Amino acid sequence: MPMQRLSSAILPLLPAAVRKPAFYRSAVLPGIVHLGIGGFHRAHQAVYTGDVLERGDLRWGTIGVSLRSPDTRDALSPQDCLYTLAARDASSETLRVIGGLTGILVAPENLGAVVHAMSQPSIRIVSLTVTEKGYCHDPATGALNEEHPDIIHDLRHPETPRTAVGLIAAALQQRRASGIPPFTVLCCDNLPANGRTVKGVLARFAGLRHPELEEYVRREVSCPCTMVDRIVPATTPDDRARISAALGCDDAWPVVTEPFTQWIIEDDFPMGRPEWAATFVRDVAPFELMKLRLLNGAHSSLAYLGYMAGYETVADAMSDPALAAFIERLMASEVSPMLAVPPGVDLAAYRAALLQRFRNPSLRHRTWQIAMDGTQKLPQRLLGTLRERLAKDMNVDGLSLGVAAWMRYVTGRDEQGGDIDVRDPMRDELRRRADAAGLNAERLAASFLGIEAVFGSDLAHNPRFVASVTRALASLIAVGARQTLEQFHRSNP
Ligand code: CS2
Repeated sequence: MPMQRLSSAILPLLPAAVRKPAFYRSAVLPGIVHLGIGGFHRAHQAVYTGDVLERGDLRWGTIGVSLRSPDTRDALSPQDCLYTLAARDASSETLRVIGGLTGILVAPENLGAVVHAMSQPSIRIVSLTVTEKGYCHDPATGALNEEHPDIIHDLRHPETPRTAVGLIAAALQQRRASGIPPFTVLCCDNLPANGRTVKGVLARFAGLRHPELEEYVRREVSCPCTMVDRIVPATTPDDRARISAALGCDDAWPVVTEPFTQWIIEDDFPMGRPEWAATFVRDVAPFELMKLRLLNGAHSSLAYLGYMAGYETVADAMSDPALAAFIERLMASEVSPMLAVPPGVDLAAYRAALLQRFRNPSLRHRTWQIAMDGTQKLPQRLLGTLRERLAKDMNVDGLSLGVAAWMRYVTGRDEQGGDIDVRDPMRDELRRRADAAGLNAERLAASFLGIEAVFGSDLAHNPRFVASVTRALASLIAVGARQTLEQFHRSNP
């Protein structure tokens, strides 16, 4: 007999060990519109907001918006927008049903409803997790990419935007026209200075439409910076089956994550905000740099080296002593010395915790998933540290190996000659450059470093960096990732 679907009606019948929303869902009013309701949002901000609802402040329901695909709406609508969050580590899995979503809209199907929702006075925050590429910016500089086809579209057709930036601009304009103060724009993606970057992109977009709108965005719209952290691998069919069996009813799209969670936010919400149990600070920068450069920098390096060495998941890659030692050394010797230590943080303990999180055997976090969109990730994860070390004449061999592994990966062929499914907004250009250069380290490195949107105009002309990345790439091509790592350890004892 097919299992019943998760729903409000079935909540009281779920096993006692499953935590359920302890508030009257029908009394919740939407106060937040969230753009991009993928796994990360559902495992992170939605949990903090769920806690606020449980404490009795029911003004902060969330209307979820998918910018592209109807999949999440199709999975969650039949289950009253409820879903299960599974937090797993080596020895335990705790299940909690999250109930703060009041509805899900799919932008391409119903743009009018999305802009209408965003224009309601009760909506005081528009938050975003649309991934790095969702901001249509130039990753090297953070400025709006005015040649982005979707931005060109949205400037020509401001009433029917495709991008998050276009949507926010349309809603802000509507609020302004009706005399409703603007919502706070809360970026929850791993961009450098994420709030400021979004504000710059939004203001520029507004300026291309109307100077007055730009002025309004710059003057009136608050975009606090945030640091968000929780590892959330894509849900697998096994996860769904295991969680549904534990619930005794079918959840079409649960989210699986680790116990750890962190959220650091600049407290600048002119329209008010929920009492999230986050850390509110004046300056997010040191926290953000620590997280982007240590966690995400290590993650990307693990993803490219790990994938090339044949490891499917981060935990598998970490079980290789040469790779784990490389990551540890990269974080301790190359990244950490360049960081300003955030107040109250012990960097060595932070690094040790990261290694432990990467080793979490219960998360199947695929190296392939993290490898996606490298052109949008490398600048803030690896290249910032690289530039600072180059300026001080410090060794950059570990960081260069990370960058070289990305280059090797985006050639689109693995070490056995098989195809790699490279996902990246610049995939076609990467492929063209790789095909023109062939598997020749010098030509490949020179060609990739010439991509200014990623590497700026400086790195290709830094002889020390060019030599180091070319050497690493030559070795990856000649002997593969595993032997390259072993050689790395021999020359960097
Ligand atoms: C990962 C991040 O996919 C990736 O690029 O590095 O999603 C990472 O898991 C999160 O930032 C952790 O907070």
